[in-house]
Amino acid sequence: MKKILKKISAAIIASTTIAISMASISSSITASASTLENKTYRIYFDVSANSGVCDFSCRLTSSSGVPMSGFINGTLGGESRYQLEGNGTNSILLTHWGEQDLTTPGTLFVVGLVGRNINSPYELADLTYTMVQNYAFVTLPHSRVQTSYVLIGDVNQDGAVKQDDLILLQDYLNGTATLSGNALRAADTDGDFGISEADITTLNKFLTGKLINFSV
Ligand SMILES: [Ca+2]
Ligand SMILES: [Ca+2]
Repeated sequence: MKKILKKISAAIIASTTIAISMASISSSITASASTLENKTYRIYFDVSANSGVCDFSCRLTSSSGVPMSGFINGTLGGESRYQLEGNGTNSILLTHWGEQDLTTPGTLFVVGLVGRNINSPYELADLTYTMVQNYAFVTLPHSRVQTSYVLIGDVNQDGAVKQDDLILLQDYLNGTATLSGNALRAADTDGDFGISEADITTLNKFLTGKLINFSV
């Protein structure tokens, strides 16, 4: 019964968020921004093998509004949603509702944030965990969900997105270079959890000013 009530609650959250167009969010925060000063970060929320996590939620807050650029469902099934709170975008509640305690490693969901002239992604918004629990509603340590901040397009992981990142991505796809960890995630410039020619196209658009920021 508890699970049923929880699912109803999740459905209510879903109904309040569905009317918000991601395109409108993205366009509203990127207007008048100049290209290469923008940095798009992706925050991955991951679990390890046998995490036992079923449900998770956290809150991103910023006094000037959370500069969200996109939201991607993860690789582990269940329902992942975001809900804008407080005066539009001052805080965002991110939630994942699972169907069972997770044993396989993977990503619950991913959120994108865009900042201008910043040195660290932590300048964009504060992150607080609000719930980590198993199917039986037992609270679990926050450490069961790990976060990774990735600067999209920074394939060589030097803190900037430049032409040498494009060259490295091309080398990777040609089989003459290897990538792993956050470098591999940074190379996924279109956010589809894979690396392909489409990521080269997207990165090239950013470097040539045809794309103001990455969408996720
Ligand atoms: Ca770089
Ligand atoms: Ca991709």
